[in-house]
Amino acid sequence: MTLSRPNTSVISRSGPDLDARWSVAPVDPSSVPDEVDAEWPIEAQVPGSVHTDLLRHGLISDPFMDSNELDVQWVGEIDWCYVAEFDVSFASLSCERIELVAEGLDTLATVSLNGVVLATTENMHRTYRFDVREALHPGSNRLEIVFRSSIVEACRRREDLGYWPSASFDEPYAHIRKMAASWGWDWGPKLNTSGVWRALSLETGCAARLADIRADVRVDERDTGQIDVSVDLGAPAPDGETTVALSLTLCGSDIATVDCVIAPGHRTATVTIDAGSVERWWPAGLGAQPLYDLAIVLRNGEEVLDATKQVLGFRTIELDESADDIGHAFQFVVNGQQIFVRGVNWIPDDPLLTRVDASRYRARLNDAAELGVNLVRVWGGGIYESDEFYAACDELGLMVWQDFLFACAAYPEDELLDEVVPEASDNIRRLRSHPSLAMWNGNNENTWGHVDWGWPEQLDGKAWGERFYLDTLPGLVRALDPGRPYTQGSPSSGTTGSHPNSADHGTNHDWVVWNETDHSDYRRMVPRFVSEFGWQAPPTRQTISEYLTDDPLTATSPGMMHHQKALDGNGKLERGLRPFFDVPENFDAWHWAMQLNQARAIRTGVEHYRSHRGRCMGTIWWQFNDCWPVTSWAVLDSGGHRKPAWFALRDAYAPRLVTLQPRGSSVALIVVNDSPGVWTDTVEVRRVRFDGSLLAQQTCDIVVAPHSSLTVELTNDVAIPTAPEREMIRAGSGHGDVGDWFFGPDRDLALDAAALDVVVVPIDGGRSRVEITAHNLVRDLAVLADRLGAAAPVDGRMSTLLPGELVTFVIDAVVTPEEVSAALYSANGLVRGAQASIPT
Ligand code: BMA
Repeated sequence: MTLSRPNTSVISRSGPDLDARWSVAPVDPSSVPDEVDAEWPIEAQVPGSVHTDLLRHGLISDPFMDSNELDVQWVGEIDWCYVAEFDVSFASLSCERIELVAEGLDTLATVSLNGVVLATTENMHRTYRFDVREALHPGSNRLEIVFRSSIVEACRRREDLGYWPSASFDEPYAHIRKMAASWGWDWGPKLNTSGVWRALSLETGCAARLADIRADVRVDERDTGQIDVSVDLGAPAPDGETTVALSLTLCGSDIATVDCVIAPGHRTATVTIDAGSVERWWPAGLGAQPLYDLAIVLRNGEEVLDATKQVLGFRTIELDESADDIGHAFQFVVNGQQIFVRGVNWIPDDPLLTRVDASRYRARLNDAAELGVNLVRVWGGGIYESDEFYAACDELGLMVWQDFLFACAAYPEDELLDEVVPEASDNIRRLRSHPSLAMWNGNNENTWGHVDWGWPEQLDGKAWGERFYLDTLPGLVRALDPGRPYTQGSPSSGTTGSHPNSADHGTNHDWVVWNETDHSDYRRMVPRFVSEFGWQAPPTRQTISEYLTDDPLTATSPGMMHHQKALDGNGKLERGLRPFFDVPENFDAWHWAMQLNQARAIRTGVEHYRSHRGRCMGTIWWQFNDCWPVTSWAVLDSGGHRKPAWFALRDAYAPRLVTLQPRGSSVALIVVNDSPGVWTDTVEVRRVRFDGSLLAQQTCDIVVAPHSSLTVELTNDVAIPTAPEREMIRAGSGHGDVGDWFFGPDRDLALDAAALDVVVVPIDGGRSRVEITAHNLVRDLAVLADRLGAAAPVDGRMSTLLPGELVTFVIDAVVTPEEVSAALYSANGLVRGAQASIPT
């Protein structure tokens, strides 16, 4: 974060600060398909990508529409040349240091200035600094960056160097340090970009600058804070008095100021700032997120040489992986408090990365915070996200679990080491100041893949990346970010000698449920920490209608199939539905059934794991967001629309949870308190008939300490049904928290067509309050905003209503009862062809 760099001209951040005129053209125009009618070069935007430039000029069609993805594959298969023309004044050329700083080149780039080759690069995740003192001219300059095709080069390397197995469509992405998901994923399109994807600037000034700053924050039991700051000037301090001035503020109020002199010829300084009594930073839901600004100014005499700012928080964080009676724990301890992680997995929000700006990050992360999430895992097949992502997490109290970028593949270790070290160093340095950063993780599923996916036979003795995860990366974290937890992989057992995906040791990915069984199977085991588990559903109808023109639109129509990337995805959706419902033939009912089943999967999985709080200390749902319109595991679709699963996750992640769970041959009430206060309440547990009549009742007075759970055995009266197909258990707290238990899958229940009264009351601001009263048992009733036509945000929480019960929704639109009833869906409607209906 730059306060002011008086000597920096940004060639391209969001606009042409240096008045650079950018253009792009194919290196070989004859490699472009004939139907592309362009006059090369075309004007280009930097940061950007060839895809976004071609889209802006109307030269390719939107790859998100229908099967257009296939038509634009040529873009990633050819080489491109970006050119910038810009003027430089004579005065700036007299500077001691003139550097071209590239924060992101995607990916195989040859950079030339005025015909002089500055460098060839091959890592989109690194920052490069090129000395351009010799190559820069006064007046007009020409910067040329040629990007070779990563697709072609990755294939060539696989051909030349040998085969390293890859679990994602067997694509050779492991050969190139570029976002793995650019080669497509089981939720994403193959859009292999080229371009200058992050800021490019020209820095002129003194050789000494604030090249590297490390601020290690400490806070003791009495909440006294200290910050050890080390500064490296990257070059010897010049003659005269060179000072580093540090000032710490909280919300604009001064906390501490320290000046430190660096003698001429020296380049480093270490200073401790006493911050006195400080306010601690807490994860969301457990306290506030006070953020302290540390301003750092480098001066020589009166002249400001460089200045920057870091945003810091006072908190401690540890990862407890100790051995215990079961195996090995995996739990985060923040400020001395053991935390149950309620997390989500994050993927790149757009395959065309430069379209994700600060406001989009903010909107997405606000949405995660609204879910009650306290941790976001940045998955290793994506990117180290932009600064704005982590800044938003700092502010929202979202802990970040950051993967290093290795996913689902064996990696050519020796060939990549020279790239991996600077890449990891750059990003550790860039991100380590963030209080939200909770952990670094070596890889996604590679440790597991090597054990279970037949890699050793295919590798034939070749190194596959283990040294990165066990040596290189933890070594860099220890050196550059000491104190920050590190784990070698997700999943990993945290110990040698145990299976990496063991339920008893460390982290676990439960993909058996999605790939082979149904969501009730989450209950077969209790992992210590589930860092991936997920179930798919199609995106909202709004998103489908925006991007698919299938006519007729069916579960298997061409567009729907193209936007389903998972291996046998629809087959798995249907296999997982059948234990509960028949698979509907009608598309609208199919769509609802699949969305409902995803919501149920979340509820079943999360409530099961949380009910075993203590043994299990965290869940990270796969996945939070989508990068394009697709049937996927996301709870939020690419349009930012919430699927029913989003609401189920919010309910399941409520800090205070009332749930009914099978225990032995019976059912137990479990209340989970992940809030910082004691929970004192009365929970009424009733066994009722679907007609509403009470069969048995148990009153449970509960006192649940913060960060704990309580199990209450139910009496046989309440727990054992006489007619399982027409009875349920309802547990309700005095605060309105509800847990339901049914004695069989929906298909075996006596669910009739929903009988509902709908009353619509117009309220201020063009909104409507909708009151729905049930006349019979209605399971999982939802108002689906995407069936209401025009964007009409609605609280889409699913409610199960007993006869006579009422639920109220507020809809951000003026609607009629008929429109609302057409948007009402329930599980009843999926059983034996029953349809939700309003009684006449
Ligand atoms: C996990 C992830 C991704 C994948 C997801 C769904 O293993 O790490 O690789 O998208 O499964 O298959």
